[in-house]
Amino acid sequence: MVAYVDTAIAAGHRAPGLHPDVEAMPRETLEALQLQRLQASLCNAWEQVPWQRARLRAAGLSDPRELRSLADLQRLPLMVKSDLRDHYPFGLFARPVAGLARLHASSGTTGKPTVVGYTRADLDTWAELMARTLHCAGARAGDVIHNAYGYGLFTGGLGAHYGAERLGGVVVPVSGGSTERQVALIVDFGARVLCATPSYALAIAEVAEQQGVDLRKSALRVGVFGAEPWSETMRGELQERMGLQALDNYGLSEIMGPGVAVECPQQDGMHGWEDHFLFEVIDPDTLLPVAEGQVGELVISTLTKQALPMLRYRTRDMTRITKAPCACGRTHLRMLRVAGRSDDMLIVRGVNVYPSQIEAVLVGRPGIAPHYQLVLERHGALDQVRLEVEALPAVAQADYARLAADVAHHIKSLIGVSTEVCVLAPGSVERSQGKAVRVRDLRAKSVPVP
Ligand code: DLL
Repeated sequence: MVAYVDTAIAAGHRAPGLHPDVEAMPRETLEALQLQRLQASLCNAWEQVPWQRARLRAAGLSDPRELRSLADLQRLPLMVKSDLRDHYPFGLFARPVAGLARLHASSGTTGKPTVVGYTRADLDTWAELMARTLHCAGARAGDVIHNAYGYGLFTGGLGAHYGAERLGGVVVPVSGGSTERQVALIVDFGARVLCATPSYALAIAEVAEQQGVDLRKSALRVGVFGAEPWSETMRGELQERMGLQALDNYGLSEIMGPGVAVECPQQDGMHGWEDHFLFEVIDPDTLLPVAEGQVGELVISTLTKQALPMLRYRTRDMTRITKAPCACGRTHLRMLRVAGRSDDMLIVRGVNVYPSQIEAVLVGRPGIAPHYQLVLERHGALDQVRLEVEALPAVAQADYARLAADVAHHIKSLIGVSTEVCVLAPGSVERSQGKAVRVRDLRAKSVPVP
């Protein structure tokens, strides 16, 4: 069975999305394949990356072949983002730079960017997985696929692009920005699939409405939205305003880019592609695995990546996973919507809050538009959170104060935190062109109260 999977791909059936057998493999077969690939990935790291060998030795491993079961994974130390930064730019690569085919990087708010590299074979795997991802979400060969993920060092644009081509789609490589033009292209070219961050998809929906274009009457049917946290209520909003099925997809550059996990039309968790990645969920404090179904930090190991093997990488993303069968027939595990990175979590007077939880309260609230930002300020020793939201155009300014009180009341009762809510005029909150900036942290600039 394991051999069958590899031969199926090697036989030239290019889009694994067209190979339901890979996605519906019995779990025992999948786990046997994972072990075999993990052993190879560990050997690659051990033999090609001196830093990996040193830290694996320090953790008590004297030979990579000592890993004999998936449970042995617990013996390997965890990796974190700063490991990549500390070895900037190429220190953790398992291949000489001249042997690579592409570099990507994530900007990072502090210090040096995180640089990731791909061999030709890595790019091939990525295109296969992204084709499978798009297919799983409902895209098909021959579909016009409007790709509004940013092109460039960010993995979203090119990742979706090559996957869409591999699937046999007709790619429109628009990237982010020039939103009026994007609306015209979606309508004129008859796009059936839209790839974008959910916040940018919302910006497209808004501009279409301002132009009097009803996207529900367009050919759009599938939205493949990801790269940032978003809420179930935002899903409803996007589906309603664009007339499509909105599906969540997850990925990160350190592991590959988009194409790590995606929802099927059941919309009941994202299938993580376990033939290429090994998923664990740990307690971020004790670093021990949590029971299946419990929330914790997602940790991913790459099983097939050549240029940059990552072993037990701490994503900082909080989620939970289930291996229960999905109604779609796929056997690959499902991870729940990612509420946010543990680093984005705000602690408001002792209560943990993710911006996406606030979003869930805001979207669809009468009189309120789904655009928002959280502003953090320090007043003396206390951190204060101000929520800036927009009123819908039809709302009279005289009603802003009442709306603010209504939003504050619902946030208090649903999330348990008190926030200062400012309702602003339509258009006041900056629109996203890619990943939305949900939190403005002004704490360093705040004046201390004497
Ligand atoms: O955002 C890759 C990507 C592109 C995924 C397009 C999906 C679509 P990075 O820029 O390295 O890579 O950012 C990765 O973004 O650790 C999460 O915190 C967040 N993220 C990505 N997808 C989701 C999602 C790309 N569906 C970081 N839900 C990750 C919530 C997400 N957060």
